[in-house]
Amino acid sequence: MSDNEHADELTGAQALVRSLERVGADVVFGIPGGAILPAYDPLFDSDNVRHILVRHEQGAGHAAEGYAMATGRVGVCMATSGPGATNLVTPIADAHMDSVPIVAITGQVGSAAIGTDAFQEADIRGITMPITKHSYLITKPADIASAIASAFHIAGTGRPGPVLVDITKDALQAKTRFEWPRQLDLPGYRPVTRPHGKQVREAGRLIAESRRPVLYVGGGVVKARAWSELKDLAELTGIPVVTTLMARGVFPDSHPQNMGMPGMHGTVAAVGALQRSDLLIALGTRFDDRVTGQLSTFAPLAKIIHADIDPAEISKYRVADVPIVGDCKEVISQLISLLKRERRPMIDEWVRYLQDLKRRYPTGYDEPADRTLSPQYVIKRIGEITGPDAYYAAGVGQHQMWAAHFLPWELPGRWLNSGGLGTMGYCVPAAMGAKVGRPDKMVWGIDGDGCFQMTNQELATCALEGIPIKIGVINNQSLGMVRQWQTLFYQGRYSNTDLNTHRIPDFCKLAEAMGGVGLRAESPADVDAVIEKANSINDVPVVVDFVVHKDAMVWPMVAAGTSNDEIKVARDMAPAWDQEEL
Ligand SMILES: Cc1ncc(C[n+]2csc(CCOP(=O)(O)OP(=O)(O)O)c2C)c(N)n1
Repeated sequence: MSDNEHADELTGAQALVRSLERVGADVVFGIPGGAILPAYDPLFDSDNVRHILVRHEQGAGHAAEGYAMATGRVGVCMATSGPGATNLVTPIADAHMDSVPIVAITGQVGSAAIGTDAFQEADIRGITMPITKHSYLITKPADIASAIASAFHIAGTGRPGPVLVDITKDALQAKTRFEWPRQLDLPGYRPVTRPHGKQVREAGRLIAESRRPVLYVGGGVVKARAWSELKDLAELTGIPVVTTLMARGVFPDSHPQNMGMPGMHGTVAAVGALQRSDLLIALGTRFDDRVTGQLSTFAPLAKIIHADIDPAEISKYRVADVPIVGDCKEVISQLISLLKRERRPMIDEWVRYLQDLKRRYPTGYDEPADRTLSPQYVIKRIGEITGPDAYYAAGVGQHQMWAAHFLPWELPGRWLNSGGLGTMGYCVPAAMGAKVGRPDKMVWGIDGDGCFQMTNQELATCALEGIPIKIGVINNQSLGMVRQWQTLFYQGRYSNTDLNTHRIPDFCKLAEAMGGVGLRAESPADVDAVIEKANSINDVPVVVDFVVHKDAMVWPMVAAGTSNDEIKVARDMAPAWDQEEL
């Protein structure tokens, strides 16, 4: 910091932009408006911070998430007060549920007007209090620099998450001296990253004694960037691995120890592994209800080692026999050093049992009898042609689950999806943010025709800002996942799930109207050519309308609220567990 910087008189808005430069924020996704307008003026002059003008603030928030997921850095979004800020609520909630580090900066009405129902006033701090990791309402220009420094630190450390910085218009306009904090004033915020040695030793003892252990791996391992440690631990011990929806790719699917994804739409091998385990080594995962199914019957014989950086997650649903608070990279490294000295668990019989289960119940699908296009085939081909090094985003619904199963999950950190909140509309803006963060990589969005209609306006942003993403719309002409539940649980009464998307809108024309290229595939013979064509376009966004048949269902499935033991591999078809016993 230069000495002059202390002496400089600048506006709060200039202090904000200078602070963003200081924390190394290189991209802000946002839309201006009255209260935040003072900040947009100095932003115009910044050489270091690129502002990307989105078409809806929800897009700004998900783009910040996509950027954060693809780069491991903190994503930034910006909006004005009132409706601008409330449009950020969904992505903030999304980031909170999936532990994504973002900083949301909002303008607020003048400090004297707060609480008066002033034009475009919304108590965004109050509204987002339960869905942020932390938040600030800044009314004095002198507080802006320290709030931004703290916000980035809080968002990106410990369990990552969204931080809101709401700044009043008068604080942005008034003059101040720029004082970058020498140290952050965050009493009580000291995330524990180094695990307690005694707990790790206790975990090591349980692992050595176990006969049916499973590494139950969640998104925390991705956030901790602990994939090489995970591979070492898995290979050292031979313990089978399951990777949750948020953790797909953190351990290669092609690895013989990978049993796949557990949960409501998990593989039989992964669900069976958890249910029959005698020891779950839960790493950076939170026993989500979509994984456990009916909690009282979840993994009934298993002891639990639960490692998480957030102590609030431990024993939240299932009491941990060995709780470990710490960063997964540290925890796994310490477990490795310990287990190198211990005897290996005797698990040959268990491994044989699970390998057999995996062989007999592979994730597959039936091609439609009428030779129309199957959604699973489309997704599989996108992955096979594009390869595992691309980034893949998804919307929410059937296509998300097929993407989780059928894309080539060989590399970590390549998967962006809305796991906790299940936010339709996540895909297009998240893919946009990922491409901004990783311009060198191919980015595909696998979207549903319902989800796509929620946020596709960001294609215009992509076209104008040079962000050439590819979106494959898995067009089954319906809100497919809801329709699947209606098929299974509402006697096929399809109340309000038919989107008629075969006709309206025309996704190819829509893509062209947005400044992109629109392609269509309606039969298996078209598929490879359109994917290859999409992959060859590198200047504008591409939308491929894959018109697929509407009756495909996601299998396996554990019906909501039932036990994982009730998993069905197809309608009315369950594994014969009594013949499957060890
Ligand atoms: C914002 C939002 N509204 C509603 C839902 C409930 N919902 C979950 S999946 C789904 C259907 C999604 O349809 P589509 O995008 O066509 O994907 P598909 O399931 O057909 O692959 C709906 C309505 C949701 N998850 N998010």
